[in-house]
Amino acid sequence: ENGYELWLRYYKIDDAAILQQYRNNISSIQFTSSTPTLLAAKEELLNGLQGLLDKKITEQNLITNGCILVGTSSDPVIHSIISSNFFSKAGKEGYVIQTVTTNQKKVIVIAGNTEVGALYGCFAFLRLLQTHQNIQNLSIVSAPRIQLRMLDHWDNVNRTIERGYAGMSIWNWHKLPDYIDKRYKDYARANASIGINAVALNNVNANAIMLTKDYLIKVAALAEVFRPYGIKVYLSAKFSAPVEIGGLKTADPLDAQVQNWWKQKADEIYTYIPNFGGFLVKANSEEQPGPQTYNRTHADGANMLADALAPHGGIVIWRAFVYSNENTDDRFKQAYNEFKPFDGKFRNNVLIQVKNGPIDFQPREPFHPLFGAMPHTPLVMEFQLTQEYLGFSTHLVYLAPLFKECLDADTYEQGKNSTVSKVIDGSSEDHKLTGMAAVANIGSDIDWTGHPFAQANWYAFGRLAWDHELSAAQIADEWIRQTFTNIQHAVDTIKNIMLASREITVDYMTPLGLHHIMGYSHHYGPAPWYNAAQRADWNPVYYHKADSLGIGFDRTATGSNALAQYAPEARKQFQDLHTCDEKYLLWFHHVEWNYKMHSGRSLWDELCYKYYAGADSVKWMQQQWNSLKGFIDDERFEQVQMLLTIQQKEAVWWRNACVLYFQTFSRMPLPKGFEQPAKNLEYYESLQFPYAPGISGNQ
Ligand code: BDP
Repeated sequence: ENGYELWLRYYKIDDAAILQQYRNNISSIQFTSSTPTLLAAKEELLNGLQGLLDKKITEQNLITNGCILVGTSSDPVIHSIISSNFFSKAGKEGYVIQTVTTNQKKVIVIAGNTEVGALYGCFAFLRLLQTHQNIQNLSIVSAPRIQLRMLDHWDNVNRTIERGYAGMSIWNWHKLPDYIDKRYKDYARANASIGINAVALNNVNANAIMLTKDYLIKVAALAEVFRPYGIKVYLSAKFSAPVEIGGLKTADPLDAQVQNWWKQKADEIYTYIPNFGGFLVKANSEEQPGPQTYNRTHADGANMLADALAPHGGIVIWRAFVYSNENTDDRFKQAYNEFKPFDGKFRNNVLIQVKNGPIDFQPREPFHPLFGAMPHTPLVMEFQLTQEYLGFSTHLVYLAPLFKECLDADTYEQGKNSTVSKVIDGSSEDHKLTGMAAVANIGSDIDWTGHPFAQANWYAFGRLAWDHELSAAQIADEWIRQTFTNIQHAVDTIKNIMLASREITVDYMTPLGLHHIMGYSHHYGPAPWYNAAQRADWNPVYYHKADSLGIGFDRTATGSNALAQYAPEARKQFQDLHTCDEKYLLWFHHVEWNYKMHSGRSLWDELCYKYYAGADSVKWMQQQWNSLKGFIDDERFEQVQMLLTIQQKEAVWWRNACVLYFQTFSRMPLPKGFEQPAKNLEYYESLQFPYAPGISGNQ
């Protein structure tokens, strides 16, 4: 077991009673047609069933007992045995799985209004078997709550990956388009199995070369592999491409030649890739060119691209991750300040993609104040699967609780219960286009993600993009059963580790609302003392603001007043030092070292308590994991064991470095009974992380 199969493992069911039930209920399959998508579904279903049931499944044209009938609602037989009510609930991409008796034959129907819906249904059915559900009387209808369920790869043309920790890019540009790596199809299968239907192939710090004919042909070859699986390809577009590859003197979006260049480029792209999705754009952020380079606005830039794509049904996903060099205002506030004024000014094929939090994918962030602040513009959620700030692919951190915390947060846009998820799924603002994206954590490593548990984050993202009402625990449960085992005790143990892991990481890295105190640039390991970056807001000291009085960033009215960007009721959750959830305390308040926390401890003691509890809890994770020996395969057991050893050492490194550093401000002793760090602060400051992968250009 090397992890290559991800959660699509179809080994013989090891529970005799369940196996018997499945064998009794399933004997053959029948597909209503053989289009590419239904052929892909058939291949998956046959492989899956034959593996899981360890029995030959035949293909038939007759409806017999134990037949699985797969197709779309337009098929007359399916139409006649499944109520149209179910199909209206399934919508465009959803599926219906029903046990029906027709002509005295008991059959299972898996169907959608579209073929992709039927494909999703087959994956969902296999999931039922992999997780040992009772299938004797099925009545399931499921439809995605969000339309665009997207992975953003930050992959470079030279196959390095910005912030990638699982090897090189899986896109082999050199061998494409003629050589189609088996991985491309397995990647598509994995995505389709959880409903992901869009991928942006290249880094948002884009290379214009991707838009040249040579590369478009390669992109087209990937798009072909993905098409049967319902996945559309998008490209990150470099705003200055008209200059770089088009020979123009400007990329000014109001220049007629530039507009024309993009129109022609869009036309050309669609000749190669008829189902091309559109462009993802990072503009005027971190040195990237954009409309502001020509004194134009984000709306001018996005709308120009949108006009070029519109005739083909393409869309523009314009990122709101902007903060400028010149602007010295709290970085927290900059995206809101730049985008809010343009609410309602974008074409209807433009979506604005907003990171979950206002700074940058921290272990914990409050929700981004743009959610709920742009009612006339569809906003796409951007999460990050690759663990840039969460220990790369060495730390076990299950991210579903982080995603849920953001999705469940209340923006109070239209009164109580105006959650971020309702903004994203379009229900509160009535948007037609909706989307959720995540920065991929996928690379050429044999297990795809570099850490066996990082696969769970890819999985959880897809499941939540399909249905954000699922809980982190439900998703973990499914994933563990598919990926490791169905033995209840082992499932529970693994689930406990996963569900606790994010909070444990917050505790040993950035407790109580600390943020961005990682190593400069590579973001690995602690460096709260760092203060030498060329921009103030790249320095940890900018974020924690520790001094002799206290610690934390005052974002109330006495400070940067970033809180004013939230709706009044949402603001209330954070603005009073005494009632602010302590998880977010230092995000919004500069708090005295002696301040009495809810626990009764001083802030200083509480900070120490959290750091020590975090590091100790990694030991607990190790003990829990060690108890699983023999319950899962040795290969993955040992891998995770080694990775947890690294995580444990590094949690102690984080704890010691941060506690010693902050102590130089608090000048208070460690609480009684706490083990003194093994080395002094100078030692931790001198530690250089030997090699940090992941930033383009440093390879
Ligand atoms: C930050 C990364 C940087 C990305 C940037 C982005 O450090 O490498 O280019 O986000 O999202 O998290 O554009």
